[in-house]
Amino acid sequence: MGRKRLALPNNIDYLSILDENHTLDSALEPDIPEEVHRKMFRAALLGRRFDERMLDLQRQGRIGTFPPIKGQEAAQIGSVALLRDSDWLVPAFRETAAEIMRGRSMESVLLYYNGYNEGTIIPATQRDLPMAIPVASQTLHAVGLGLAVKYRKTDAVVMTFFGDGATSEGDFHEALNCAAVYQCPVVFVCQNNQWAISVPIAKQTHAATLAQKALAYGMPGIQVDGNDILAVYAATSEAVNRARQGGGPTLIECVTYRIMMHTTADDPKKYRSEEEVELWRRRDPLVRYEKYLLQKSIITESDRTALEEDVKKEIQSAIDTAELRMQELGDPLDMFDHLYANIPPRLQVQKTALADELENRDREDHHG
Ligand SMILES: Cc1ncc(C[n+]2csc(CCOP(=O)(O)OP(=O)(O)O)c2C)c(N)n1
Ligand SMILES: [Mg+2]
Repeated sequence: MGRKRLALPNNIDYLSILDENHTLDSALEPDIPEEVHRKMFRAALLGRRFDERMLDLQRQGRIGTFPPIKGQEAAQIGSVALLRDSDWLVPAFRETAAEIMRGRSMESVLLYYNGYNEGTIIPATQRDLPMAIPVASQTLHAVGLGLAVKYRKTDAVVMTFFGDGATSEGDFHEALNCAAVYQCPVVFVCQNNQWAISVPIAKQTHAATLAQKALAYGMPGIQVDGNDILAVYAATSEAVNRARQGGGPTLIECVTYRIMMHTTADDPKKYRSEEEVELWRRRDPLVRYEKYLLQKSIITESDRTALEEDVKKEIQSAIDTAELRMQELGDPLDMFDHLYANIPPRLQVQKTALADELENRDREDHHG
């Protein structure tokens, strides 16, 4: 009887190893093979440059709407780098760098953002799910995979990504609960980029962290500097090892920032200040990582220059291949097929409107 403080298990740690002033906590520095560092740096650089190039293509009318990832490379690469081919990746829609590191081709990404069904096809050998646009829905798919892994008694791990906005969806809470109850091998990676379109994190939750939501479900949670690839790697490594050894799920909150617009269809100047963006530009995860690698002589200045060239060529070649393929495929009108046996009138209206628009564009192109 009476009232006493319960001694609940788990607290929430915040992990930062290489901070924005380039100060390194060497006691916490993860032991990452040089080979893995070089792979991660290439993937982060490729992710950044491809993102920038896609924005140009979108502005030129050569691809449709897409969600840029700039500023979130460390959160994606530092986590996905821990997965084996036999593990599962369950992305949302802002994980282009992670998906490419897992083996998705840039051609596939370009076809997807031009409306071609072919851009959604995942090779049968690839243990990745397609992008999920309905916010937080993929977290449940990840738990389903986690249950399947347990049932089959393999040591695969499932990693799912979602944003800060997703934590307000019922799906997220059901997923965390179910994963904890059944001790599924799922690593939940939240990319807290501070914004859900125009809704800031302060209007998303009244809690001090998103990581602490793990406690209510009985699983470990940790908040990390999401622009610090070493911290992301270290936290994910713990979570992946725990999941692989039967220790159940973990929630990792990567505190990061969306430097660009939500998608190419909105103007962030309407809802946030330039000063805020500038503050986060100075915390650029790529600059921080590059300086660390140069200081440790894991890469040299000339490696860096060669890599830029190499990545640029790879991106250009992917664009050329994708544009050729799109010509072969013709207009992407079959995006309207295969869902209904008889296309509903409102979709037919959209299909006709798109067909007209594409035809007009082609005519204008021919006239110069
Ligand atoms: C269920 C659902 N509701 C609304 C939307 C429209 N929508 C697309 S992205 C988004 C915000 C997502 O924010 P967050 O989870 O923080 O991810 P971020 O876009 O920042 O990566 C919303 C509301 C949607 N796609 N799905
Ligand atoms: Mg967000």
